[in-house]
Amino acid sequence: MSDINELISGITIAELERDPHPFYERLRAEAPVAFVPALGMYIVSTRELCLEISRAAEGWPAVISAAGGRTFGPGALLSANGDAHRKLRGMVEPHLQPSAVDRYVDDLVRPFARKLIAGFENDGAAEIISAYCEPVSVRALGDLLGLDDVSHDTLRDWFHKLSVSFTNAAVDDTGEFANPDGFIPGDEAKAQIIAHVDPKIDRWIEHPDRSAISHWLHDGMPEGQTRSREEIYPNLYVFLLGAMQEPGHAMGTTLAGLFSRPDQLERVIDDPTLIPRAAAEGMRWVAPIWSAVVKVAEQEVTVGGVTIPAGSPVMLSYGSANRDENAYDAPTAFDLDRPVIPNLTFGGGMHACAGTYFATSVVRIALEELLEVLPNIERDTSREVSFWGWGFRGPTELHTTWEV
Ligand code: 261
Repeated sequence: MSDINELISGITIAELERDPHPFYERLRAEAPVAFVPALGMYIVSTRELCLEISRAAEGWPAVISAAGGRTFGPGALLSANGDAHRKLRGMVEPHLQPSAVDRYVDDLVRPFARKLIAGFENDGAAEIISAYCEPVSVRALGDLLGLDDVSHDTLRDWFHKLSVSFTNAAVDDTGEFANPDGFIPGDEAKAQIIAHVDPKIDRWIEHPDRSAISHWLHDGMPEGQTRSREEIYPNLYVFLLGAMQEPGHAMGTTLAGLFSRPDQLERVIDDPTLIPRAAAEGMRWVAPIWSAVVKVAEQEVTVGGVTIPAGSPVMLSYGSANRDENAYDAPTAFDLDRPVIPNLTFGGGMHACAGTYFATSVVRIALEELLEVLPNIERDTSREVSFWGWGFRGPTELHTTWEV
C-alpha cells in the first residue's frame, strides 16, 4: 500500500472527480485532517470531525473556497456570518419553509414530470438523467424563482458551467489557480444570467409578483426600496448552481442505488411510501454536495491531532463523512434498510441547507411519478453507470429500459 503522505501530496482534483471514495477512505483511516497541496486547503474527512466543525458555535466561521469565491463573487450567503447571514437566510427562507412548500410543490413538479414521462414512456428506453432528472430538477426551481421563461436546457447549461467553475479548485505550489481558464464557463454563464435577469429585475421592482426573486427584492425592505443587485446576484448564483443541480443528482443517485438492489427496487415500486426512505439513503450513499463547504479556523486550533494555523480554510467532506465506517455498516452499499443515522448530506449547524424540505419534496415527487408510470424500469446493464464529481457528485448517465 502506498504511503499516505505520498498519496496526499500526489492526489489531483481530476482523480477525485473520477472517484473520490478510495482516497477519502484512506484519509478517514490514516489522516482525518490533512493538508492537501493540490487544493491548498485542509480536508476533514470523518463524520465526527465534520459534525463537530459544522456545528461549532464559535471558532469556525463559514468561508467560501477560493474557486467558489472566484465564481460567485462576494456576498453569497454561503460565506456570510452573524447578522449578515441571518438577513440572507431571512431573504431565502419564506419560499422554502415546509408549510409554504407543501402549498405549491405538487403543482410545481407533477404536471411537468408527467409531461416528460409521457414524451418517452413508449420508447422503452431512456438515458434518465438528461431525459428526466435534470429537466425536472431545473424546471421546479426555475419556475419558483420566476425564471419560467428560461428553457430547461439553458438552466442546465448554467448550472453545469457554474459547477465546473465552482470546483475548479486546483492550485499550483505558489497557491495560484492551476487552471485559470476553468473559470471561463462560469463567467459566460453569469454574463448570460445577468443579461436575462436584469430586465426582469427592472420589471419586478415596479411590479412585484409571487416569484422568489421578486420577494428577494422586496421582502423586509423599507417602503420604496428594493435589495440591490449586488446582494441578489451572488445568491442567485448559489441557487442556480446547487439548488438547480442537486435534486437531479439525488434522483439519479437514488435510482442507481435502487438498481444496485433489485429486491429493494421492487419493494419501493410495490409501496411508494418507501420512496422518501430510498431517497434519504441515496443521498447518504452519494451526497450530491460531496465536498463544497469550507470553514476557517479563527484561531490556531488542534483538530484530530493536527494543529491548524489561524486563518486556514478547512474543507468539510460531507460525502466522505456519509461513508464513515465508524458510523455506518458497509457504507459503500446502498441499503434501504440501514438504521437511520443523521448524515451530512444537508450539512449542519447555522449553515445547514435552507432548501432541505424543498429538495426532498421535489425528489420524492419526481420518483413517485416515474415509478408509477414505469414500474418495470431497470438499468440497461449493457451500459456503464458513470458517476462523476468531487465538489458535486451524481450519475452523469444512467441508461434505463422498460417493457412497453
Ligand atoms: C443551494 C446550495 O447551493 C450551493 C451549496 C454549496 C455550494 C455551492 C452551491 O451553489
